[in-house]
Amino acid sequence: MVFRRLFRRQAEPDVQIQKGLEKTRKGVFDEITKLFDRTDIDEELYEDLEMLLIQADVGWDVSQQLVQELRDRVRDERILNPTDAREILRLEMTRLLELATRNRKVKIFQRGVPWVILVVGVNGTGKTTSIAKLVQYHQGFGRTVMLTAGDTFRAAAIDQLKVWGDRLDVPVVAHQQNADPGAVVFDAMQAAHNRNADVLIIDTAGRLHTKFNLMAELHKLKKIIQKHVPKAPQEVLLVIDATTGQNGLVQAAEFTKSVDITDIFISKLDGTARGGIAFSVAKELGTPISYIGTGEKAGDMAEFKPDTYVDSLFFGEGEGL
Ligand SMILES: Nc1nc2c(ncn2[C@@H]2O[C@H](COP(=O)(O)OP(=O)(O)OP(=O)(O)O)[C@@H](O)[C@H]2O)c(=O)[nH]1
Ligand SMILES: [Mg+2]
Repeated sequence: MVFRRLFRRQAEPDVQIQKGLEKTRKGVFDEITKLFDRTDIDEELYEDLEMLLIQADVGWDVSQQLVQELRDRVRDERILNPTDAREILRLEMTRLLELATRNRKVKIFQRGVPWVILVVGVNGTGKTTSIAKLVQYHQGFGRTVMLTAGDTFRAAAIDQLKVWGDRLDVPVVAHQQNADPGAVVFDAMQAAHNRNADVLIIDTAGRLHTKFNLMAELHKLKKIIQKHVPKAPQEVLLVIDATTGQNGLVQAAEFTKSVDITDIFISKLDGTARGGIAFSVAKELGTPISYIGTGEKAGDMAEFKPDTYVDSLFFGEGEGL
């Protein structure tokens, strides 16, 4: 069929992305795929599709939007075959995610200038674990990495980062519990210069003593970083826990209002059937999604790729068009 040839080819499979989305695919997207195993495109198809998308945590608004786009294209392009309609859905979903990566800035690493990554997010979302993943990721490019225990709220947080530092063989700048995070960051910036580190990753607390404002703290940290490197932090990375669904999204939105987030890391995708969260993140926050977390180990991450992401929702290993 001529029409079928118009569709783009499938993306290269990515093992980590496939692993991270397995629960979502088996939980909801297999059912979505099955929905299109019928002879006609009817009203029931659209209604069931909308319900399933919401179930996968695509979010109410985005689900409505996707189904409406599908209806419009099916009508305008006179599509009769449900399998072709499914392909349109796949393309529209990819397009939506591509919007969220379009404004991703190219990362240019300069010798002698540390690339500073300030990692923020609600407590428990996976910040520290995601930092370990980023260490391994940057090491993979041959970059030297340093860590900073900017979360001084809990002693365990400092220890956790040190454990990762030992495991991955990277220095960790840390002070005692309850120390001023600003002082830790100040020292870390100095150390990064002295050691010529390519990348400096700063862990921060997801919560503070009630009287203290977390956002004010993050602003303060930024100012201290900028005393050393005016254009840093080059990356302000917000970690969003996929398992918390739409609630997590609301909390994340609070961060985006107060801090200039440059990148998003969606963690714990492996632990949920709500992989649809990426679509609400893309639509609601408008900040580029850069990475996904797919487990508790340092290697359990992937760069976010819209086409591979969507294809992994529709197809398992070895499946495809
Ligand atoms: N399955 C899975 N678990 C994860 C992932 N990322 C983090 N975790 C787990 O989530 C829990 C919380 O992770 P942390 O990295 O400690 O989260 P945090 O945001 O630093 O937490 P606080 O320091 O308390 O604010 C830990 O048990 C991690 O092992 C992931 O991608 N997949
Ligand atoms: Mg932590």
